[in-house]
Amino acid sequence: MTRDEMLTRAKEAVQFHKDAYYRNGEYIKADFWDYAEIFEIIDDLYEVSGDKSYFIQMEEMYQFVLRTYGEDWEYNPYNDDIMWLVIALTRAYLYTGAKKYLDLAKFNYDKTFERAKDDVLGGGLYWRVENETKNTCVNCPAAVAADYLAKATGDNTYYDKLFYCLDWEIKNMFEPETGKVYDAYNIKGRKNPWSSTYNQGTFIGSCLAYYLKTGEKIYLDYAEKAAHYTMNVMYNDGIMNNEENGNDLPGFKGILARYIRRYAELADRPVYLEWLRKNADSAWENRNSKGIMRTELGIKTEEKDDYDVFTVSAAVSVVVNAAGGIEVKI
Ligand code: 7K2
Repeated sequence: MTRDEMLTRAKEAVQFHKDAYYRNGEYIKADFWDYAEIFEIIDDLYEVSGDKSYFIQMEEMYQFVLRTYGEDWEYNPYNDDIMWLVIALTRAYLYTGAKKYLDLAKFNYDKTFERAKDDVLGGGLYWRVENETKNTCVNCPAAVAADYLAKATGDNTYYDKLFYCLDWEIKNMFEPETGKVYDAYNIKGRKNPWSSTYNQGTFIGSCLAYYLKTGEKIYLDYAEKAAHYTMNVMYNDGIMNNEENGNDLPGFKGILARYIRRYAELADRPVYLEWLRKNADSAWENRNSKGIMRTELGIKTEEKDDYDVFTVSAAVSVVVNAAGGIEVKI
């Protein structure tokens, strides 16, 4: 398949998902986090295609966010949710130059970072406002968000925040020998060593960002370890055919896909893009007549209309990111 064909397929996948789930200016039954991740797929599609017509969809997403979630997201107890939406908006600013996206993102990042951080467990950020656990799913997205904010604002103190989160993550949640990324660390001292695609992905993205900023090779080595663990240990170089249960889990591999693409391209490790393409081919072959793809990328998608919007966004991201390339380099 040529890159042009992959881009066509990527655009079709996004459109099929929109046709099935977008009604009257909103995605059906999508919550705060779902929006952030669907927004990021549009960011990805622009990044790989350079097609400015997707700016319209970014604006639609922004309008929904403002209308529905307002300017101050403090009421949302999930610090991670806020970080995910900050990433989506800051990326959209970097592509479009629409300052209102950056203003909204920066305001909420700064507040959330302050409320989530303290010295318990050696630093890092809490997942939720109860301050009980520090999780990869907030620390790595906050690191990635800080990198984008540094680029967007020119304020280098965001690189300190990137380092603050990543350093804590590496010291507490990462196995350098294997590349496995843990899920959570409870203030009572218990670690949850479970690894998942999204955490592997944002860890890779955080290390890559820090490496690209500083040139410190060890961070590239960490990213490689984590990518290797994901592809070879978690999936034996095969099709991602799991994460089907639970509220959020089915959407996770969509997050992995964007960081795998960026890592493969920016660290010149095409083997990972090939793996992503194999997964995208499988998902696409298994789409149903409406072009919807389930999250188990190796299983035929049924002809039913009630798949969850976030669940079926994962394969859309895989197909989009598998097109590869970084037409718009940020
Ligand atoms: O416990 C956290 C996290 O560490 C773990 O990886 C996943 C596993 O569950 C939660 S994160 C899920 C939240 C993400 N933000 C939006 C919330 O609605 C959602 O519960 O599933």
